[in-house]
Amino acid sequence: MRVYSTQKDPLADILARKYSETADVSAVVQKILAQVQAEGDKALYQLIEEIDHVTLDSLTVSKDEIEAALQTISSDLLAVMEQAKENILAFHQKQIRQGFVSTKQNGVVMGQRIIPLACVGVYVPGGTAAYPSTVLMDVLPAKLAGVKKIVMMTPTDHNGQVPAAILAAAKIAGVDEIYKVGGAQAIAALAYGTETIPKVDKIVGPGNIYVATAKRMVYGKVDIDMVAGPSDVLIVADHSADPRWIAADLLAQAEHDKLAQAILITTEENMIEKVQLELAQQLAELPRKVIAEAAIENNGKIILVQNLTEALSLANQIAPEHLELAVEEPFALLGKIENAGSVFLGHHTPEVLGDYFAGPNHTLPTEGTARFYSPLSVDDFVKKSSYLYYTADALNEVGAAVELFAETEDLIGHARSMNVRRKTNASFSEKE
Ligand code: HSO
Ligand code: ZN
Repeated sequence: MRVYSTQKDPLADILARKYSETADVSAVVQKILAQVQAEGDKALYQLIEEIDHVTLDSLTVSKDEIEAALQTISSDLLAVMEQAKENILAFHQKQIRQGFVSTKQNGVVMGQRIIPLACVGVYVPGGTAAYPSTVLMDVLPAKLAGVKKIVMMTPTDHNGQVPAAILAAAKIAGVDEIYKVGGAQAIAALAYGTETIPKVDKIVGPGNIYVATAKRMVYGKVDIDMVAGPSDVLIVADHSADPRWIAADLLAQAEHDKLAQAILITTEENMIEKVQLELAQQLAELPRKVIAEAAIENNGKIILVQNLTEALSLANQIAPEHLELAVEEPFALLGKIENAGSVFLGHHTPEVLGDYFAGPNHTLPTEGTARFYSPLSVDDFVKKSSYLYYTADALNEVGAAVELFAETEDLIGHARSMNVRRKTNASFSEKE
C-alpha cells in the first residue's frame, strides 16, 4: 500500500485515483440492443449461444428449478437469509413515505400521491460476482414500495443452471419471474420487452462493463438505479484501532475486484507498519489473494494525518461508498460526515455486517458519487404524482392573473382556457 502524509504530499496526489481498463464497448452494446429490439426472444437465444456458449430450451427458470435449488441449500443458510430479510425489511420499512394533501379555505385542494412502479427488473451478475445478498438488497425495497411485478435476469453456468443460492434468495425476497439472460442482452430485453420478457419501468443491480454501458444507453427509456463502479472502503482509525481488524476490513473490500479501492486514514504513525504487516500475513491466507493483492497495489492507500479533523476533511472529499470510523468516539464524528454512502461506527461494526445482514442497503454510490447519490432505498421504486382541484369561485379569483401570464407567453389558447370559465368574461376580441 502506498503511504501518504498530509504533511509532505500535495492534496492532489493524496486524492488521485488510478483507473484502469475503461474499455469502450459502446459499439458492441449498441448492436446487441438493436438486435434484441428487432428480434426479441430469437436474438436472446442467439446471443446466449454466441456469447455464453450455452444452448437453452427456455429462457425462464421453472418452478421445479427453484424448488430443487431450495432443497440444495442448507437449512442454516436459509435461516440466515430469512433473518437478513427481516433485518433489511425492518430498516427499509422506515423509508416508506406518505403522500400529502393540502386544502384551502376557498375549497382548493392539491396534493401529491406516492405510486409504486408497476414493473422492475433486477440484474444479477454471473460468476464470482453472483451475490445472493445483493438479490435481497435490490428486491426487498421494491417489495416494500409495492412494486407489483419484479423480474430477475441472470446468466447461467455452462450447463444452463443458475446458482442455487441465487434462486433461493430470489424466492425468499419474493421475485416473481426469473430469466436466464445476462449481459447487455438482458438489459435490452428489460428495456424493450420480448415475447417472453416483460418491458420494465426500472432496471436495478450491478453488472460488468457491458451491463453498465447498456444501462446507460437505455436510460431515459426506462429508469435505472445508478451505474455502479468498483466498490470502495475508507477506514478512519485513531489510537484505539486494532491493526489486525483494520487489515481484515481493507482486504474484505479488496477481494471484491482488482479495481476495488481500500484506503486507511490514520492519526497514528506507528499503526502504518503494523497494518502493512497484517496485510501481508492475511493476504497470504486469502483464497482470492490474486484479486485482493491487485486491488491493494492498484488503488490501496494509507494516509497519515495530524488529527481527526483533517481525516474527516479528506473523507468528505473522497466521498467513499463505505466509511468505517474505527475510533474511540465514533458518534462524535458522525454529524461531520457530509459525503459517504454508508457509515460504520466503532470497532465492532465492520462493513461486512452491512454487506450481508444488519439492515441498511449495500447497493451504494461508488467512485465519489456519494456527493450526490444515496443508497438504494424504497424511494427508488416509487414515483410521485400531483393533483389539483379548484371550485368555480376559486378559479374566478385568479382567472385574470393566469390570463395575464399566458398572454405574456403569447399563448392565447391558454388564456382562453381560463377565460371561457370566468364569470366576468372580459372578452378577448377587445384585446386582440
Ligand atoms: N461490498 C459490496 C456488497 C457485497 N459484499 C455483497 C459481499 N457481498 C458492495 O457494497
Ligand atoms: Zn462486500
